[in-house]
Amino acid sequence: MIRVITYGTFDLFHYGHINLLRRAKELGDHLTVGLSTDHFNKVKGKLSHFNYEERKQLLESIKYVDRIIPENSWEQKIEDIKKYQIDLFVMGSDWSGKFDILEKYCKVRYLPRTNDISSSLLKEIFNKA
Ligand code: C2G
Repeated sequence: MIRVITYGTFDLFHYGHINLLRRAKELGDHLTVGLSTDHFNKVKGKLSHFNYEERKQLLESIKYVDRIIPENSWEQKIEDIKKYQIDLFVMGSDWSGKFDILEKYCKVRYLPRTNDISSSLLKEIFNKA
């Protein structure tokens, strides 16, 4: 059983997120998603349109996602990797190199980001509509 983990805000859910989650799951058998809490979004300087519960509800309907845990801090990843016996940590390529420190605990893979779609682009479209 290959256990995979990834983290994110997943606000205004879109096909870039789906591509990431699908490929992450394809690299293993079980996918845990560390979903950024509203508090942690503030820490990240991100204001999400949907709150944690709404974003969690959406992720729960995604067939690639097996478990959702709250992401409250930058520092929790090592603890999560140990707690959930994670074999592979996956993030989109916009994070390339940022989490190489985790290679001491599990494999680390950065997958190509999906071009031309982002939560902020969707916000812009919403605001213009
Ligand atoms: N992503 C992607 N393609 C896009 C948009 C996002 O592959 N067009 C990926 C990101 O690279 C990330 C995941 O989808 O791996 C979630 O993206 P965000 O919700 O923007 O997450 P982020 O704010 O980058 O938070 O500790 C890690 C952070 O919580 C990551």
